[in-house]
Amino acid sequence: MTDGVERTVVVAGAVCHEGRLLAARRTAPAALAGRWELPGGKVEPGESPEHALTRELREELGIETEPLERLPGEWQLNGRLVLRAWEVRLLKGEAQPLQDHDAVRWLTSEQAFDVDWLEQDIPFVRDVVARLRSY
Ligand code: DCM
Repeated sequence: MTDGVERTVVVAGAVCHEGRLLAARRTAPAALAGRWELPGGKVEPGESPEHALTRELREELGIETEPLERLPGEWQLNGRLVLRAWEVRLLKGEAQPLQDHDAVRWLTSEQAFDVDWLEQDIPFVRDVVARLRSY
């Protein structure tokens, strides 16, 4: 970092299972409530992004997952937050909206754009949908 600004990474998981992609509907803040996202959250100080993603998906959806590879690109959410995404494999559990979401959907590649995604997630969704059939 050259400008002295402390940046926080927000990690998002494109969880893929049996040819479907997991989408979660946000409950907050008001401006984002009702929009669909690749679930995730902020990396804590000293935590790796992969660990943060595994933790967030367990806390928010009750699933055990394994991050695979990072998807290309990133999105500057604001001066402090940058969004990065990973392709993620489901290991165990049934995704339920335990916190921060009120619905989840497993989308086939045909359904992938049926939900109102946060704009910044769309490039990651597009990328991972192209690989969905290999799960
Ligand atoms: N965010 C996003 N796309 C995601 C996950 C999060 O754009 N897939 C944004 C929404 C918030 C910020 O990151 O502005 C922090 O997310 P959260 O509120 O889930 O910690």
